[in-house]
Amino acid sequence: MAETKKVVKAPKLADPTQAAYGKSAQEMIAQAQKLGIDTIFDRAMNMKPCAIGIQGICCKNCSMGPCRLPLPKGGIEGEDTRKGLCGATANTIAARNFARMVAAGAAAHSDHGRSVAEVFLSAARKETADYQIKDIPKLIAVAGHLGVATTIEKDGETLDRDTDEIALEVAEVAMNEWGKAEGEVLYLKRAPKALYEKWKKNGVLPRNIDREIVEIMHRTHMGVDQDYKNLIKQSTRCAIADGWGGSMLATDLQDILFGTPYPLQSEADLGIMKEDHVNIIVHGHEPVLSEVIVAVAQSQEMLDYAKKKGAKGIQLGGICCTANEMLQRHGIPTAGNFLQQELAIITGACDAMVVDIQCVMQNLANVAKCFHTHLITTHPIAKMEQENVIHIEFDEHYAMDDAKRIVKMAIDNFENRGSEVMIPQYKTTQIAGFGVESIQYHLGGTFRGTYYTLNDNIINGRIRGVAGVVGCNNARSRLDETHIKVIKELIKNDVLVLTTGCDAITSAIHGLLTPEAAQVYCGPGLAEVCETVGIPPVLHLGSCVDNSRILLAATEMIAAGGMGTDLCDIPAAGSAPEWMSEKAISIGHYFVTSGVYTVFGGYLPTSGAPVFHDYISKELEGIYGGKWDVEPDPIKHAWLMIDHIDKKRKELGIDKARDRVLMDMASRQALEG
Ligand code: SF4
Ligand code: MSK
Repeated sequence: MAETKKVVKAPKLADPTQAAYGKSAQEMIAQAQKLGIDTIFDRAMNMKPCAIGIQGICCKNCSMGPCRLPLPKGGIEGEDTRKGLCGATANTIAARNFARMVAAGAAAHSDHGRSVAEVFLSAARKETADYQIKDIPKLIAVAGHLGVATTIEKDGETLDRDTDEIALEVAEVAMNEWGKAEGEVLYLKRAPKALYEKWKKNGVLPRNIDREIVEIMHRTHMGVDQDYKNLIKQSTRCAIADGWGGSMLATDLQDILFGTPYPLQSEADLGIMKEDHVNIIVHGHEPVLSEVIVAVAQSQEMLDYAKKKGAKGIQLGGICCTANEMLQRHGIPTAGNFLQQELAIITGACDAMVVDIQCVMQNLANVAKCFHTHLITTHPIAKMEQENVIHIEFDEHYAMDDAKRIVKMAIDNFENRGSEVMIPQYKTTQIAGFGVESIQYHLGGTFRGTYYTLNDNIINGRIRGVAGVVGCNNARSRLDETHIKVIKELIKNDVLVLTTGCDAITSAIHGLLTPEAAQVYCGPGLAEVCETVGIPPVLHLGSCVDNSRILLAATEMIAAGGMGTDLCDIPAAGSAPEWMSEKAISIGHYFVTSGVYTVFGGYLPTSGAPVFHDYISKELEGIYGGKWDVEPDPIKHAWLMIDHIDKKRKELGIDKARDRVLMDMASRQALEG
């Protein structure tokens, strides 16, 4: 009998122009394929997502499952009788899965915040010379929010308290926020009063950060909480603990330790890497070690050493949110976003990639193996199994020594480059590093340090509204395309965009973070404001934890007047066009339950449980003022946001102003055509 031969199909390769919107990524995907190295773009061609998983209705919370409850073709007629072995309904399963995503996302942001708090405590105790309290005004401001006294009474006089003492108490109070025995998260009182009262009435004030995460894990264990509304209530409490707790503390403590960002100029895209320089890429989220790496890489000692080894200098670049952190405080250029991490190594010119936590693909190790690149993990909770990965564990007490070792390793590795060096020649200019304080300065003016001018421009209609467009890239869609199309549609229609995370990097790569972009892409009202004030139409507000800056900027708008009393009154909307991480779900949920209408691209893992999906995309609005939505098409996505903004303008009674002041029909048609 003839032997049958098994035919092994060659893996499919991605079409570079279909896989990515930007030229540099297209060139590097093609280069990877030429070299026979697979990237996430190729892997996405060969592994399709699970059709049941994406609907959110697969439960594996006990070993009697996984139980899968696919929606019947044509939907459900009559009663939904689907249930798992234990009887869990589709709503329960989807809500449990959603809650666990919130818990994981909140844990990631909040644990990041805790690590920063620990370094802060060491600095305040003066246990390390490598970190100092840098931003005293911010320390004083934060002390106020944490109930730490900044003055003392002596002999009938009010005196300023010693800043070392304040820093120490701030550190101790902040650390306590993760696990205190009673009370509530202190920053909740920073929200507009109406929002705080709404949370209180609905019983969702987080008690401490860790407890809310733990409670989700308990409630979603087999046989505990089996009411989707109650599960979402705890998801809300946990997400608020993230946005108004862990993330906000991370942002504040980083600002005090490393400096509050102020707008600065830099560059973006893989073309920032230099063939004749030692290239070091920092990647991940926690900036504590990278801060020291920046200082070391810019030291004369290391520059001299690099020259001795034949390089013209040292080029630092960033990927993901560590990039945003280094950019907003030091102007370190951005090499790329989440989906470009493998591509940075494939240039053949990356002498070291230093990774900390979150959004780091394990395949980096396989790609690094094909080149001379040192892949260095630095965080005790984030190692890789591959043997070529070097682990240099961060310890704040020896941060300078660790950073010197890493930079020196990269310099020593410069001479080991192979012949396959290809750096795509694309880079753009960007203005980054806006924050609550600098928006106040730019849009509030020197004499009037409030958000008055921003509000005034919304009321008079030059600015139609504000959008927070944030989040990841996703290999299931064409890299960057949805981000850019959504943002261009928004700014074309006079919506000012605030951005963080990989969306900020994408915006930079596509030239949207310059004041000049306003004249090219904006409607006349927004263009006029940007030109007058000298700001880009898309404002870079930092990393993923810095979404807390967007919450606080919105709170400032309420305080400045004319925008209602609660965040849900503002003509504003949120968006994550290409989300992929669990952190995005936590962010989305704290935006929604802070009153923001939030649209996600791609899909939401809720579609398999229509009743539950309706609850979060309709009914939540009646409780918190914000709701979820999902729309993959970028133009429709943007218009859902614009329509919501217009609805809010109408509710505020400022819809007429826009029509009258700004646009006649001809200019409107020209704009929307
Ligand atoms: Fe199935 Fe219930 Fe176990 Fe989930 S908890 S896997 S639905 S039996
Ligand atoms: S890095 S969470 S891919 S934004 Fe914050 Fe980018 Fe998303 Fe990671």
